[in-house]
Amino acid sequence: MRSDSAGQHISGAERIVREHEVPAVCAALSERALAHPKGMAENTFITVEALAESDILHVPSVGVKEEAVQSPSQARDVIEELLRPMTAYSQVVIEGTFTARNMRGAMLIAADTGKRCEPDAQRGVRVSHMDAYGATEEEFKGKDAAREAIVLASKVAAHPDVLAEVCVSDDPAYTTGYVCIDDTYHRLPHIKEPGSDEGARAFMIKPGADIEALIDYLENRAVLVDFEAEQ
Ligand code: PML
Ligand code: MG
Repeated sequence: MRSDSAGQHISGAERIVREHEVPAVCAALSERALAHPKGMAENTFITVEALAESDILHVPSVGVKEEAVQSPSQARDVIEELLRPMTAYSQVVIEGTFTARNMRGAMLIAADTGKRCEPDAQRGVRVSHMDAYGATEEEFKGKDAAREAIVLASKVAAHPDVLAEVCVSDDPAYTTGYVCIDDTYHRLPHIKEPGSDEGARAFMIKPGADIEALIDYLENRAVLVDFEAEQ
């Protein structure tokens, strides 16, 4: 599902479910687009695609580490420290993710140049076709945003050409973000001030990566994230 109002992205969500669950899941996703903190979506698009078991790649869940962060500036320091060994352009990634608004997808930033490498810089690359496998409700205690972000980060981290991900939610009410690097999801509370509509995702890309193949994986490859195989 994805939804927008006046051309601005409102929300998106992905599920991989059994056939008999499709009607209820579509209903839940359409309700979600109408009740989003960014405002009621004018347009909601729900696409249902048939998948065979053999189309689905299983990848392990990243491990989750809660960081003791108290403020946005402290969060930036943690991000800077984690990214520094991988790129001279950590500030480009940080500025990009803290100032973008209403992007449908993520920025791809080359680790060796700091330059954007996706074809449509306003839209970004929308990671799609993924869900959790074997996750108990207990593991998430109703925290949908975190659950979905860990699923997305695990799909992204499983690709060898992605070195790191930084995420600041564009939801004004959601102030926890993360950096995912070396298969660890560092959860960063207070990453932004409540009420701010800023926020986006950025993936730091390995030099020499085949960008077209990477975008095809991120957008189209069906992936189930296996929580029983957490790293
Ligand atoms: C989003 O709005 O989609 C990003 C949610 C980030 C979740 C971070 C967390 O709570 O672990
Ligand atoms: Mg969102």
